[in-house]
Formats: sequence, structure tokens, C-alpha cells
Amino acid sequence: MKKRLSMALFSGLLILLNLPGLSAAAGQVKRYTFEISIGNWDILPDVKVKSLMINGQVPGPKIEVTEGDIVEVKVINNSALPHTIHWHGLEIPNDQDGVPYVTQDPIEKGESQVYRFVAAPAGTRFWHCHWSTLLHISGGMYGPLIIHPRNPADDLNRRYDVTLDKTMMVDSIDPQWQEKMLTMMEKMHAMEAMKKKSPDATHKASGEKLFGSVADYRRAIAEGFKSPYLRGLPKPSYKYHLINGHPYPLVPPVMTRVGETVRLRMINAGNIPHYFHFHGLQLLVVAIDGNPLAQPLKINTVPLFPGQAKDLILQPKIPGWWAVHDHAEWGSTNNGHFPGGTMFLLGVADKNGKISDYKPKISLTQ
Ligand SMILES: [Cu+2]
Repeated sequence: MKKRLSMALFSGLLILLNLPGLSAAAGQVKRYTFEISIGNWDILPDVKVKSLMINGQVPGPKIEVTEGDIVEVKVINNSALPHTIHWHGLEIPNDQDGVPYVTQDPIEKGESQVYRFVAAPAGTRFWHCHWSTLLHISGGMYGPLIIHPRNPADDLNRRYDVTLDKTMMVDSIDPQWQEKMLTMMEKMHAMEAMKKKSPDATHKASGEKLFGSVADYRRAIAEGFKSPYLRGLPKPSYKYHLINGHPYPLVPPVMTRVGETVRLRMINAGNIPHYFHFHGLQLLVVAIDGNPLAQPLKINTVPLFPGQAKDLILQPKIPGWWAVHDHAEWGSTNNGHFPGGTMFLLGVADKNGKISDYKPKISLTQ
């Protein structure tokens, strides 16, 4: 009898082990507050971009937790536009997935919502707004979500003896388009709010509603569907390419020395691909979309597609200032001018701390 009872308890435990959330027993609660506002973000001196900022910054805050932790994010909407937050690459309960009208209603102006989920699976992941995604992501609503493995044996930092672990979030923007669209959307929502219409009517009036009827849907297919926020408006033409909110030369160099190991977690939140070519070394791609590869890939040019994350291991052997740049020419420019964009320097010192006799002559006026 006693044996049967313990067997029943054991099988019950096995069932529990398969439930998402059980591993939270081992984790801690990690709380974050995201306050959304609209303001100017300085990507370069004299280049201000009207942006959607979280806690006043672009990218938004980094969430860094251990697998199994409970993540609680309170989202406070102080902007005039609706938003939802999606946790990209996570396996969490459906009602926390942040897709407007699929898993929840949008968070309207003045409203707040708490997202709560268990951080899993481990890896380099990110979060972003899922409302009018083209505008709201390039507008600045994205940030890293790093989940460290709970089991030390799965930790790539340990496996490769990493001395520097750095995250780079990539995005491409068109400042004029962004300003025009955000201003237009703000006005539209403000007008509708004044008329005291329901939030649903707001979206209907601004053309942001999903198809109202089967007839609407058929017409959209026949006429060619366009995102509501692009109807009758120009498409963005990406002029600036950012790493952590700034283009080169404002991207700080990655500093290391021979014998050390750098891990770069590169995440493309933007809408176009980038091709990072690393001078002076072969690197290892050890994870794609946060998931470790069974066999690391040894390459020197790293394609990074929209929505993709790649973990890179760098073990430079030759001292010097090594260029890392987008091999698509437009990616290495600011508003068409070289050098700029998704580019940075890898500074490799020798054992005495010396990098090179040549000092890079890079400035904002070059
Ligand atoms: Cu948004």
C-alpha cells in the first residue's frame, strides 16, 4: 500500500516535471519595469531620431536571468500608442506571448500590464513590441533577453573559458519615416481619444484593425494587402544601421588580448539582413537563435537575418586593430557616407598590452 502510494506520488512528480513552470522551483523572481514613452534618441551628434523608448533608452533594458527564474515585467504605457511585448524565442504560456488580438488586447495609453513567465529555454534571446512591428521595433522597442543555463555543464562561457561576454543588438532605421509615422499615429490616436471612442474604434478609425469581415479579407487579397500603417505611405528606406542604439564610429571597440576569449551575442531586431565580416581571425558560431550547435561553425563572415541571434566565440591570435564590418556596402555607411553603420573595431593587445604602432584615425568628421 505504502509502495503504491509512493509510486503514485512519483508518477505525479514525473507529470509535474513536464509542466512548463516547474523548474521555477529552483529559480528566483526577477522583476523589471518598462515605462514606454516617445522622445528623441541621439544616435549621433546632431542626429536625433523620434523614437519609442523604454525607460528613456534604445535599445530597451536588458533582461538577464537564469533558466527557471520567474520573470515579471510591468509594462507602463506613457505613450499615445498601443503596444504589446513579445518574448522572442521563449517557450511560455500562450497568454503571455504578446501578440495583439491573437493572445491579448493591446496595452492602451495610460494602461499597464504585468507579463509573468518562467525563463526558458536558456540562450541568447530578445524581446520586442508586437504592435505595428515594423514601426515599433525600428522605433526602438526591443532589448536583449539573456537566459543563462541552470546546469553549469551547459554554460558555453565555461566551456570556452570566456573572458568577455558582450551583447550587440542590431537595428536599421529611417529617421524621417520614423518621425513622420510616429507623429501621424500619435495625432490619430489623440483625435480618437478626444472623441471618447472605445479603443477598438480608435484602431478601426486609424486603419489598424484586423479584417472586419470575410468580404474585407477577400478584397485585401484581391487588391494586394498592405500593412495598415503603410497604406498610402512611403516605405522606410534604411539610412542608419545601429549596434546597441548607435552607428559606427559611436560603437565602442571590443577590447581583448591574445589568449583571451570573447563571446559576442549578436541579435538582429531590425528588418533587413546584415553580414558581419571579421578581419584577422576565424570565429566559431556556437549557437543560433540561442540554441547551441552540436558542431560549431568556423567562419569569418556572419549573416544575421531579421529576428535572428548568433553566439560567436572569438579567440584572436594576432594583436592589432581589426575591423569588423557589414559586408553589404550600405550597412557600413551613415546616410550613405562611409564609414558608419554596423561596424566596430576589435582591439587585440599582445601579452604586454600593446595593440599596434598605428593608431586608428577614426572620427565623426572623417
Ligand atoms: Cu509598441
